[in-house]
Amino acid sequence: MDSKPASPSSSPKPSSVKPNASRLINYALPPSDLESDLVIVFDAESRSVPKEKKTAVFIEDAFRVLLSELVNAGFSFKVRGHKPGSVFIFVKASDAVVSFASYRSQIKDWLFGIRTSAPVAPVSQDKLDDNFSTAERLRLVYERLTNSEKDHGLGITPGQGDWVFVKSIFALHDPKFNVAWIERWSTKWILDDDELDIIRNTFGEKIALYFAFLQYYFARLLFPTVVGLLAFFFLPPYSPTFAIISCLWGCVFIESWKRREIELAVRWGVKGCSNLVTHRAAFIGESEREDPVTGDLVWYYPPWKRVLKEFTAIPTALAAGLILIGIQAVVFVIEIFLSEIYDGPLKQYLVFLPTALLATLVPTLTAFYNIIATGMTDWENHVTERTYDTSMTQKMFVLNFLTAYMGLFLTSYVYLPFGHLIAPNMDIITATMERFIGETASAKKFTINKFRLKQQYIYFTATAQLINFFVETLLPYIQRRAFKEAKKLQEKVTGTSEEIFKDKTEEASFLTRVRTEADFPDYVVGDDYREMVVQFGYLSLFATVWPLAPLFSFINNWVELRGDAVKICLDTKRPIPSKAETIGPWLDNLTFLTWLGSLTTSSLVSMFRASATERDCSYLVSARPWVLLSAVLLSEHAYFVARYLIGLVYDALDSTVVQKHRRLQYLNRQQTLNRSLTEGERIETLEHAEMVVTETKRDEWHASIAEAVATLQTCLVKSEADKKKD
Ligand SMILES: [Ca+2]
Repeated sequence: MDSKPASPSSSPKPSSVKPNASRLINYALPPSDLESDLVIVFDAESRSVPKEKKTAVFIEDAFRVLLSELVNAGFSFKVRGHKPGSVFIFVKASDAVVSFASYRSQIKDWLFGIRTSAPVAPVSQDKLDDNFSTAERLRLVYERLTNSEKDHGLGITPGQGDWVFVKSIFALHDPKFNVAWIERWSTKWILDDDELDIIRNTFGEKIALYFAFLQYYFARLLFPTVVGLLAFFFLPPYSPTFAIISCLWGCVFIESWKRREIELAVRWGVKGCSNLVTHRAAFIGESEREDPVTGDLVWYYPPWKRVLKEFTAIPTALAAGLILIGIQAVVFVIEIFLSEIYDGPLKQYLVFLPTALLATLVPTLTAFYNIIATGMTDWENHVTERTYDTSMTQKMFVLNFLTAYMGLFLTSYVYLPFGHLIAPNMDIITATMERFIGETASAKKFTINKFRLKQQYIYFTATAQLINFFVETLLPYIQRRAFKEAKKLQEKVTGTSEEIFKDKTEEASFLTRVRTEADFPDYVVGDDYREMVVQFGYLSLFATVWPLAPLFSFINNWVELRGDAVKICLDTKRPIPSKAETIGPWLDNLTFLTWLGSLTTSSLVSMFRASATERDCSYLVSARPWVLLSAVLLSEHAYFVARYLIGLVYDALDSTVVQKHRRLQYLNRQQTLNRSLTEGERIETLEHAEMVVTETKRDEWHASIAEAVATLQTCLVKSEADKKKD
């Protein structure tokens, strides 16, 4: 697989043999004129600008400022219509700009100890090395546009400050790559490191790390799957043996992933990149202070204020959590009532009521909480993207956790142990029911459904995963198709045409693709991590309930790997590459789940083991409280000892990859130290060369601004005309 930057002109024309996947993917390639690195959407209709300010002159000025900034930074551009009031700016960086940015980034990496080899000055400024990856190019260009001036960027931040009209900056998919990717993965059983390298070279380390994690998790699930199958056939239910093995597996998995993560970071040359700080454009400092490290004047925000603000998140999360628990508890009672007590009219329809309630109330609450959490995290005023992401992830995890596991907790620790307490009070319930519903209502004799936990668990680990796959991967595609058809139908009926702009024939199909991709949502890798962490939680918290759960997760994840690839290709914008060396906060969440698993597993085993094996058992919960308590305490302590020992073993086995990394680091420092003087001279020459290259083209580009403004004007006229029509 080539890792060269996308050079669509050399790729096969659409008319050549098309693979199957290309039926799903719009294959239109850009004409050489519109080849670009990134697309900026300039939207004059921007809602964040007050109406009275949105005069044609004001908009045009903002547009000119943007284009001049681009030109002065050495970018070339082409402008085409998007929709009334909005244009696309196709931005392309010259190879000189990219190679210089790359050299600067290499020096920075080297200074921060991320690179093991000394920075290599490009041989020629006009042409990039053939090994230069698409992801690297995209990342550098994106950073050049969006980084703050301090981080050597233009500071273009969509929707903020001077850039209110910039709606988004996005990268276009490479259809040739996407088709090949889907084709390859749908025929391959096992994805090796080369596959991960290909993803890394196209989408960057952050996305590649997710696929690496999912692949690793999938492969490691084989062990509990086999043990689970054996336990299902040969061990009694709630077997302590299976419980212990599955808890230990969780710890080993996390420790070995930490190792794997480091190896991948070394392989991809990003080890230590978390130390590279990119400042958030939205950060607002309170006062200017001298940085104790660099000595520069920097904007400063007192950390204690941030910590105080972060503390206020606790009562908020608690409140949201309590509301969620309340919803779940009420729905739970309704469900028990309808399925196990109520026997009146409309029963066959009413049983769906609890599911319907949960399906509407929980997402509403989550969406509402998401808005509050985002607001609070913004308010915390984080300096870097990384701390911002971590803070946001942890806030959302509280609610995800409760949504996912609350139902199972209620069954395990409320319904099953205490259900028998309501049985004697049944007469009152029946009487009340008859008073409200009438004589036709008749209550069944209430008995505790002792299979309830298992039924619920099977639903979550088997049925729900299937539904999720449909909702995540197929539904957005089907929705979009349906929407498109409906639009076509509407156009037929009303007689208006979708064609707003008269595109040049050679550009038409490509521009249609760009317009579609511009409407795609961003790919959020956190959503995919969350899905997997929640699944891991089902296994580590409740695996003892049903030993076949790992098998279903194993199968699901084989499909998930491919499904997520398809999702990126079909349903989302192309992710902008960025560096990552760890799965970060998710690792903490996984560890938390294994700890909690040691508590739930031991308590479930001691509570339900006897009643599950003996057929007639009047009490479902067989363990006495002190037995239960000591089992839980013992298990928790055993968990910490086991984790410590496993960590010790992994530390003792020094990885060869990491050793090699240290060796290379040492050698290269030595070499570069000797060369450092001459290197300094080369940097200066290079900087000069960059200036010369961009200077010659700048005049040419200034001329094209006029043409671009004309395109914008037609768009504005169109949008005015549209408004008048309305
Ligand atoms: Ca997924």
